[in-house]
Amino acid sequence: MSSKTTLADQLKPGRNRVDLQEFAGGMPQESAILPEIRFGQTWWTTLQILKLMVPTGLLTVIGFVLLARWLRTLPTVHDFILKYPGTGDFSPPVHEGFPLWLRTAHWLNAFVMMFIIRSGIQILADHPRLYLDPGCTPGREWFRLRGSVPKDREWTAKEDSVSLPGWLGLPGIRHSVGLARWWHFSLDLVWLGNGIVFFALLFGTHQWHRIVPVSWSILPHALSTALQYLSLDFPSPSGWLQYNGLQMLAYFTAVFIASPLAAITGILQAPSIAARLHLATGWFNRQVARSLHFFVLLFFLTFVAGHVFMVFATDPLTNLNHMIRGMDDASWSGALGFALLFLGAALAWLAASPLTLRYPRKVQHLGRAIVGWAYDFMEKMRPVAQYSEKDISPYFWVNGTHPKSPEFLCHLSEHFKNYRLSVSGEVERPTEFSMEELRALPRQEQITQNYCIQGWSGIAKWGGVRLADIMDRVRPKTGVKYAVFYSFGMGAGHDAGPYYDCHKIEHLRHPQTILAYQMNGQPLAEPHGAPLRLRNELELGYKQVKWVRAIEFVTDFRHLGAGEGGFNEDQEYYGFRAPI
Ligand SMILES: Nc1nc2c(c(=O)[nH]1)N[C@H]1C(S)=C(S)[C@@H](COP(=O)(O)O)O[C@H]1N2
Ligand SMILES: [Mo]
Repeated sequence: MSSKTTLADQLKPGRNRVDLQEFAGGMPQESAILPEIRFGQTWWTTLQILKLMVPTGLLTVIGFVLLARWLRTLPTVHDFILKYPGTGDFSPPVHEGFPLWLRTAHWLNAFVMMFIIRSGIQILADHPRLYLDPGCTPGREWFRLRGSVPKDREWTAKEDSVSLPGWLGLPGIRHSVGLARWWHFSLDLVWLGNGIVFFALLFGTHQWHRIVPVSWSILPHALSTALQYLSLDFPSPSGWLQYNGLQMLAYFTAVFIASPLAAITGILQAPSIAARLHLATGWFNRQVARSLHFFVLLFFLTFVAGHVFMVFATDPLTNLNHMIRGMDDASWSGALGFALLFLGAALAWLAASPLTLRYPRKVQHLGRAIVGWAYDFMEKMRPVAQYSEKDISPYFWVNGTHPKSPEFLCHLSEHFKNYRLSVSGEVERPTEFSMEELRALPRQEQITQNYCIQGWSGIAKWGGVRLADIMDRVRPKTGVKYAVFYSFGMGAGHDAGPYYDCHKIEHLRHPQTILAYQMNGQPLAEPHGAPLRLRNELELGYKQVKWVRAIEFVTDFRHLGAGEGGFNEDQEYYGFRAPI
């Protein structure tokens, strides 16, 4: 039996159901702590912040209420409110009511956002820290959901992940970023599609006048509305024809500022886009985009809380009839309809995590069917990013299970003198390269950003040999589509089989795809993948196989492992493509 068949045979089929004892190497569940925020060198816990915020917040609100009530006794303020009652000439009234399309878009939006938010928080829990520096240096994060990174031992990014309660995170368990991403990205597309239809119909009809002011007089009207609410003498409900100034500003912000910002800060985190836009350096780097993405989440949570509170605090039956039935009356039918919608949403909410853990493969395949075309599109952007020496990260997270086989340890102790990289499969000239032979090929250096699927990034200078040069020597046959990179390291898990990943042959011809044997000007260290590690700058970190043992060219990868194209794809339900 040749060594290549042996390697393929060692791959394990994945499970079609998440087994907590086995999943992600069977790491025990470790729950996220309540958020902590850093001010200077001190960490503030949620509890401390709440202890400070709740009394001061309450006092402030009471203060404002008293102030507003007093202000309203003043003749000038009285006249001001008469002049600017809350509704007025900042937008024409809409006489068409709330059409079905608008109501449908509203509820569909609310429904998908529940899951987008939950899977988004799950993605955050996979690397539970937020930074402003592109290198993600531990200790420099401003927000975290777990304690400090231990300094006395190697601490992998996977170990850093935390679990969430299953009703909150989607699907809740530790290091389930692969599954969370399918939810997040497929529903993002539904949300975007819904948003586009909504925008088109909004501006194709008079409905845009509901949420887009046409005059600055909205500002005094909004101030007046705020005063009226604060004085607890509410403005009269006007929503059927025209929202008041404060409402309109809130809805305008949610629809035209926060939503585009959510989409933009999300997409800026993709390697294919971030590299194009050079986002590994400067104050607006990818980690700042990730932090801003989190602020948009905070905005939406606050908005939803305020919006729902006001629906019920002002004129609930009428408000619900507007948005459920499209009628302007105070009957109970809208409330009944809402109760049914709420029940359905609550059931879906509760079922989402258990079903995801029961049918992870289905989630993976369905997600791929929904977002695959977008991945294809993003990969075609083929960015080439080069950073400078000053951008190199002082700290670089590590991931993965070190190889422990006697064969590897022997190579390591001999400094890979007798190591041979086997390149085989569907090639005209199968070849075994010694490190010396590889070093004799043209060396390419590149300073690039590694994007881990978990959320951290790091910039390093990689030196190595272009895959294009290796391919020129082994000459893949026509029709060969992929290269399989086998590692000396095992994937996470008990008896999980070797780590491996497949790459498209077009990607291997990209000028920046190399097998690196140097990192930051030094020989590549063992934790980062000695003797060779892949760099394919179009894709996320998990595709950058470390401790490369062999490369095999194939026409298809469905016969390998679970047939998903790589270890994480097989075992942790990642996507074969990872341009985002
Ligand atoms: N053999 C092997 N290669 C691997 C992994 C692994 O678990 N095993 N982890 C990947 C992941 S998830 C990332 S983000 C990068 C991290 O590279 P680094 O440890 O050098 O930072 O390596 C990738 N290569
Ligand atoms: Mo990763």
